[in-house]
Amino acid sequence: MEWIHPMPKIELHAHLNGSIRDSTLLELARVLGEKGVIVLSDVEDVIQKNDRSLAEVFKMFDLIHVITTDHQTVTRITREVVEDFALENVVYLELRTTPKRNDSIGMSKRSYMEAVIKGLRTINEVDVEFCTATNSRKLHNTCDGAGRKKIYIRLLLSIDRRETTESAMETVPRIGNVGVVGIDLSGNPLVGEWSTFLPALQFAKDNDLYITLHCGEVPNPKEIQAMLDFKPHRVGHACFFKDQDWEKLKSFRIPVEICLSSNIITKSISSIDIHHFADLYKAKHPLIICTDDFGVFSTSLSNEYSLAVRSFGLGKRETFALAKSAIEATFAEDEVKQQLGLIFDSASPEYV
Ligand code: 6MZ
Repeated sequence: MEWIHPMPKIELHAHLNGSIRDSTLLELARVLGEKGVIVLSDVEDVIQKNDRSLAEVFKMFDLIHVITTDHQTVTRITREVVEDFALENVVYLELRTTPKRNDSIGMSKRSYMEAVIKGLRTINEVDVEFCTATNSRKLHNTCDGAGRKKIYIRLLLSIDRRETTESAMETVPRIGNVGVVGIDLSGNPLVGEWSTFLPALQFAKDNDLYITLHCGEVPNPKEIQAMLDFKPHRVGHACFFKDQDWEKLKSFRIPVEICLSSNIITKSISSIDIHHFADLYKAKHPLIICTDDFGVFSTSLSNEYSLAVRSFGLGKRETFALAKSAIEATFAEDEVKQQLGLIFDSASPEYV
């Protein structure tokens, strides 16, 4: 399946701190280990990630955050994550991250986001097109030089389910924030109540931001129904949906971000052959193959496509059509959607 790597791809569900290179995590951990801030073997253990329950994954994130939450590191990992996606021919990336406040190092949610944006500005391995939803300001776009990869980037700000209503509100940007197109609700699904986050999500929606929700990552029938009634623009995971949830999701045509490796490794789905990808695909419901946390789950978007091809018997042409269909589910401006269409069209002769 060597044709998957060069195929243009769109990534819509990737968490910044879940997508760190192992080598970077280890390097940073060694420094903190020497200072006695962390125990290096804990990080080495994190990197030997084979089987992890969902609860263990969230413990891992707490450890990763201790290692990465300073401005300089946030800038570095943003740059590396984008470069890694671009190098495997991801042409459009919606990168999500939780703005963090840490008074002890002078970090506010705003300064965290500035560090992310600085990361985008410092990318030089690949060409980056990054702009606001309203004014298409380009940070840099040296564009289409021979052999250079080009990637469009938009940002989603995540609300962590541990947050209060007030803190969630602080995450929602006021109009005109650079490159932010939407809001995500994520974090440990066993923590927090939907009603806590609703005011911030409604405020975001009222201000023309797109919304994507981690929905049904654990069994929680009331919350799943309430989330669907909110009519988010996309949902992620949808592992524990019942018949009435599928009916509602389908009647609202809400696209689903599918994260195969993540669902299998965390045992949210017990085996790939019963994954809901198959039903949704057969029903021609909009779905997008995504990585979730390529660092934590040792995967890549190409690997996720290969897994889908192997598990569900997709052909080359169908896989390409699936990858292209993600354009419609992006939160990008129409002009960008058109450009993405052209990128896929020019690659299509290879995939017929
Ligand atoms: C729910 C997840 C997640 O925001 O610090 N996150 N939330 N389910 C998942 N499935 C496994 N994977 C990642 O990236 C890490 C944060 O993303 C969310 C968690 O809140 C995690 O702390 P950022 O860049």
